[in-house]
Amino acid sequence: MNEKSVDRASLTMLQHAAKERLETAWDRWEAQQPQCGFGQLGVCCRICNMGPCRIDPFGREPKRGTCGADADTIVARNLVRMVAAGAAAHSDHGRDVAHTLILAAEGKGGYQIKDPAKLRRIAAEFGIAPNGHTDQQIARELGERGLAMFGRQEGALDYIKRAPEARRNTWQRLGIVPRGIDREIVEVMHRTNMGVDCDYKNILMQGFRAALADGWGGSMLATDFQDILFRQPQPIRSRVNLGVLKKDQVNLVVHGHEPALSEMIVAASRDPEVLKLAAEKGATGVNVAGICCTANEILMRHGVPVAGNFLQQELAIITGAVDLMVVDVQCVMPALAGITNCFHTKLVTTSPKARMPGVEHIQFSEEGAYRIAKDIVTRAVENFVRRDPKKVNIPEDATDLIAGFTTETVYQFLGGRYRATYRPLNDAVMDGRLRGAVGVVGCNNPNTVHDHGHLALTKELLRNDVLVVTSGCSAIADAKEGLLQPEAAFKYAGAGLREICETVGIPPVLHVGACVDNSRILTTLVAICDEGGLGKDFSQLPIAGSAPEWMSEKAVTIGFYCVASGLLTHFNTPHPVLGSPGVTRFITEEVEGLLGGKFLFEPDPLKAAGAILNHIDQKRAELKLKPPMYKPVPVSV
Ligand code: SF4
Ligand code: MSK
Repeated sequence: MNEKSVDRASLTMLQHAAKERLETAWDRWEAQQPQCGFGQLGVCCRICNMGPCRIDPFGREPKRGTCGADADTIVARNLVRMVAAGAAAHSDHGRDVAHTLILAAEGKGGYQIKDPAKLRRIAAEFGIAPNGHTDQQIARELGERGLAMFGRQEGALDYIKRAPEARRNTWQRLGIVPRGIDREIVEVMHRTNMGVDCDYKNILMQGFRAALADGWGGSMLATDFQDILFRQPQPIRSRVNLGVLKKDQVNLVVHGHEPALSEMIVAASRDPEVLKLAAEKGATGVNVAGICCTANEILMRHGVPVAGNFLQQELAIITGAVDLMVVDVQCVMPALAGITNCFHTKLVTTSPKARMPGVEHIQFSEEGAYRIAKDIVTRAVENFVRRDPKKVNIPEDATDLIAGFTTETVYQFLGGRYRATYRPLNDAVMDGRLRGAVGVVGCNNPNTVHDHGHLALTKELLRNDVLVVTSGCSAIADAKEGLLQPEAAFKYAGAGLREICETVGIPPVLHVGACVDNSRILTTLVAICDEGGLGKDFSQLPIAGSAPEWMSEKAVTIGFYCVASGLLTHFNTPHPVLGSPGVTRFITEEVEGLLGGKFLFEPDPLKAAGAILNHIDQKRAELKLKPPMYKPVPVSV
């Protein structure tokens, strides 16, 4: 059992599930073994009806599909289709947020512009003159400009001008400046259609372009517009893990990605009518908790507790204490329909894009947001009385955390109230107190020990004086381990990082939000480059990215835009590319000469940390920075 997770609460629930013969993702993954080798290597093609075709991975016949496509073409096509799917998911989320901003400007749906200062700052970046215009007028124009980024046909996405000049020049030279978000995704699908692009390097470059359209387009837009609507996060305290579910309260779990619904659920859970009904039903309150990225969204803006990360979605139901789980889009397992049937838990889908057979659907629309959210919360309250106390088994584990760091709040933390600046951070890197910084992000996957990759890699980086920023399910893993507390610096950080955390009062791992908020990492890097002293391009900085337990196509897209932005980017298990030595060599070696970044595939988190540290040291040497000030503390993870 221990090899399934390092999280005690999850292990408790897995034992309970085994006893009760309840199936989880781990069981289904085991039932899939051995998984299809052709699929793992990426050499299966079913793009046209002359196939499906598959290429022999050992160089024997068949070496080509019916049309003549070889392993390089097939692997590259499959890979960039993953990138397109991931970019589509993030960016469609961004599109909905732009739509919501327009509704807020029109006074519809109960949404407000909660951060007018950010509205005006972003509007100015888009060249929208503020003179004499109301927030509503500016929001409307900004929302429309945001939507126009999706259908743009020529030129560069508005956000591209945020990138350092050297980076923009690289993209320009390589012909991968993203034009419109939808356009780049469509072009991936066109080029990978039967009989179009068969030059694997050319195909992969379009993959980088589509990923840039996500990182520097759809995701960045989602982050900025959400901050405008729901306000920019500030560091906030909360708690995490299955122990946040409450025996005596109505437990409503929100799961998915988009905050438009969950924001309203939080508001509705505090509605006096709802609370009165809860009291009538014998509950002491309404407890909203989150899973996956929607959890991160309402955590960092409202301090709403987090029940768990991706692999804990079924485990939350198995506690028997969830009265209603409401889902929107992305990372929602179809298995939830079955597991909720074993309990009193009501499952509700809300997005027209994501329905489940046999599951109640309450269609969410931004126009009727509060009314719909209140309806859902009321159903949760009404379902409380159906909870079977004999089936309730809530683990005690719950850990304190601080979440909600942004590019802007890090400025304030480092420079103080009166002189917001990244100077202290850059100085700390330059004088060797801080060795570098790494973004550790992404999912869980039953193909590796749940949370182990995130924690082992992160702790090894911390003890080597590397500041870690985190998002998505990785952030939730870190939070459960206590790494999002300032005190974690004493336990895990090397002497240099510890000094900084102590002085500034921050945890050694900074939670920056949901998966779309990886764009905050990009804008933070822009600020670091602008501050000066550490090079003029991301590829010169002593930094890296990692997704140590990746699962989703969205993670591949994030990896692609990190590499295209000049970062060494680690994934534990390889992308499905090993069937093509050409593609593998290109994305793990040759692309560095073009983009300055490359992929590193390494399943062992400690070895991965070693490779990342070597990369950081190499960058430090190239910048002629002082050697690291301290030797790592002699404790291992
Ligand atoms: Fe086979 Fe070529 Fe059709 Fe792919 S596109 S299924 S390799 S014939
Ligand atoms: S939720 S994409 S499992 S991080 Fe963003 Fe977690 Fe990965 Fe989904």
